[in-house]
Amino acid sequence: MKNQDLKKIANTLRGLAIDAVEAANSGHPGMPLGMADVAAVLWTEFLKHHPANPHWANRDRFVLSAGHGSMLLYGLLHLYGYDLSLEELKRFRQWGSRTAGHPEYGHAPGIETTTGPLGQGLANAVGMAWAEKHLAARFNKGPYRIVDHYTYVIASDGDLQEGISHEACSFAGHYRLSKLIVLYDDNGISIDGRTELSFSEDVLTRFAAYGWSTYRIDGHDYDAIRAALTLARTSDRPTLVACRTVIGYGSPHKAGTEEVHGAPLGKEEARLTKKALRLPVESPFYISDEVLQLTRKAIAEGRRAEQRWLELWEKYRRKYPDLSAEYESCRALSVPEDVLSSIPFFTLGKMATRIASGKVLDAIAVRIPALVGGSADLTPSNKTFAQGQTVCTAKHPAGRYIHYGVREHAMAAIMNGMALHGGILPYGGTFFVFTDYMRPAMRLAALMQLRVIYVLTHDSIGLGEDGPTHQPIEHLAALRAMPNLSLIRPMDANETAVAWQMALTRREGPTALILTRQNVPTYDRAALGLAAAQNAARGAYVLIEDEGYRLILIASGSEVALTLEARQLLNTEGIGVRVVSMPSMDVFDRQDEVYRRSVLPDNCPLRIAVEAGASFGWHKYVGEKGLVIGIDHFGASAPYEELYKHYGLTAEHIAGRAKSLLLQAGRGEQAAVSNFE
Ligand SMILES: Cc1ncc(C[n+]2csc(CCOP(=O)(O)OP(=O)(O)O)c2C)c(N)n1
Repeated sequence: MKNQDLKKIANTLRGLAIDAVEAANSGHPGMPLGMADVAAVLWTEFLKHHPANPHWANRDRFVLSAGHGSMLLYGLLHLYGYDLSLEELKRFRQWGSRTAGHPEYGHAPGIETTTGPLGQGLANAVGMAWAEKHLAARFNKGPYRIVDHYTYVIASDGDLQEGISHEACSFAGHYRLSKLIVLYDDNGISIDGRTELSFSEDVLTRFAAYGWSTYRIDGHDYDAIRAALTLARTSDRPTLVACRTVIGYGSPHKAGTEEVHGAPLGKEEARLTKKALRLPVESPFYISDEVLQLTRKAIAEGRRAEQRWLELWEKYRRKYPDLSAEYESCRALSVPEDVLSSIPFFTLGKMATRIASGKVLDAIAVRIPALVGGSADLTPSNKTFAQGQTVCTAKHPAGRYIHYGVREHAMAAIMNGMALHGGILPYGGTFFVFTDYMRPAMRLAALMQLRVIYVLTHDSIGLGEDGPTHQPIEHLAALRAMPNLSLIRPMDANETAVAWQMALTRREGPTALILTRQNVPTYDRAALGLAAAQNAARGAYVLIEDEGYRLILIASGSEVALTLEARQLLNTEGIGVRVVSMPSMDVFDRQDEVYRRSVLPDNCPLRIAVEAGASFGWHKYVGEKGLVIGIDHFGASAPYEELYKHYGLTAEHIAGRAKSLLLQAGRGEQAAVSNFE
């Protein structure tokens, strides 16, 4: 396209950003004004996409990592023919609009991921590029390149300052994700002022050291942008193009300053800026017919591109029926019924739930085509590497097991990118305590309701000698507080098997499996009169109860065994008990009221919850008359049996507390009766 036409498109994007931010009296005009030229070239001349079918699997992915510049994305989506009306742009940042403050996945077609927390989008893009390379290696055959697209990113200084960018981009270099192209908005400005206040590394050298190709261009020079993108697409490495731009480009008084980063230009400055950009000053949200004609060509081009792909796909399907079926299974993220039903059943003995998890994976992982595993350098501990899996490397990208390196944060964000890309159902492991390192990405998985599975082992003080740095305390409570995240802490091997079934079939968001390092008993449930582990699928269930029980003991994970022992002690004194296993509070909370009341009936208010973690969150199940035996302080380095003793997590202590509770309640009842008399 002629450069002068590109300029018209870029200035139209600028006008839309100015007006939307002005109308909302809130938003970030600086970045869209600065990066409009780069975006116009990319979207007009390079991006392979299909605005009328934004879900076409082989489209290029475009990620606006600097999500604060959301108006750039909304402007692009509208101009190039996505289903995002001008009315929506006029309602930027308003209640119920599809144009949220920061781009939100699912709000409008064409938003590939939710961005805003800097660095996340970039790391998601790494996951998308990995997914493309992996699926291409598995499914492409000679000329039949059914998976073949680029992943483009616009990233800002803030994106590259965030730690996650180091992890993710180092990963991308190592795995040679050559179809990842990052356009870095190198404008030298962030919120506090000039980036030299805090940012002085040589970014190009940094990325070169990761194994990337790097270029520096003037981000307002169309020929340079075009040349850099052309080169980037042929590189055998990921590419960073540092685009020197002027933030707030066009604004006579604010361009090049932090003032334009995140505030409306103001009426007068908006007028002057439009004048400088040769946009009609009196027509807000102006789009000329000429510009619309140029950009909307994308619709027909997209249709043709998909048509070509469909023809290729048809031939491929006839030639490679098995492979194409496997590819379709990946795209559908299907978990075959026969695989689910072949999840092993465990018999007697002691086994850590992480070991059980490993055995489940051994039995099923490679039989679920979309499933891809990994760990942040804790593979032997997390038991995440399954029988039959091969390791992914730069040269063998078809491998379905990823060594992420010690990069928890990037791992979680990369898994988000894989899930967003489609065709991959990712699981990844680390120590539970290190969810602290990946929480921001887990939160986005929850916000976007992505199908991602976390295998989090070493789930409590039960890990023992590694000490308080490695012993989760508040982590259960913290993750349980996260909307849309399902957390399951199974009590034994068989509940672990059920937990995997739940995780693999959940469509509403991510699942965290919380697993022990230490052994726990596997019960002969039938012989002992314990309810079947399959009940765990309801979040909580009555494991066993005595007739006329007066007390409910509730626990999750490894502490269920303690409550069973405590019950026996109480039984010897003639006290009847109901034991409830509660592997998942959120799943239980979603059950109907009748079921919930059947597990925790109102007429039994004496309840004790036991968990080797913070007590926070348990009170709603035990009520005012109940109590929680938890750990509301940090742990210590010692053999775990000793820690359990010191912290009151023993059957004897639980039984003792239960007796006092009953006694107290008895006295209370007596007192009430005598008062009445
Ligand atoms: C993780 C995170 N921390 C802080 C912020 C708040 N924030 C938004 S933009 C920004 C920095 C802006 O600088 P830059 O990335 O260079 O963007 P530009 O000013 O060029 O648009 C910050 C700190 C954020 N969005 N995400």
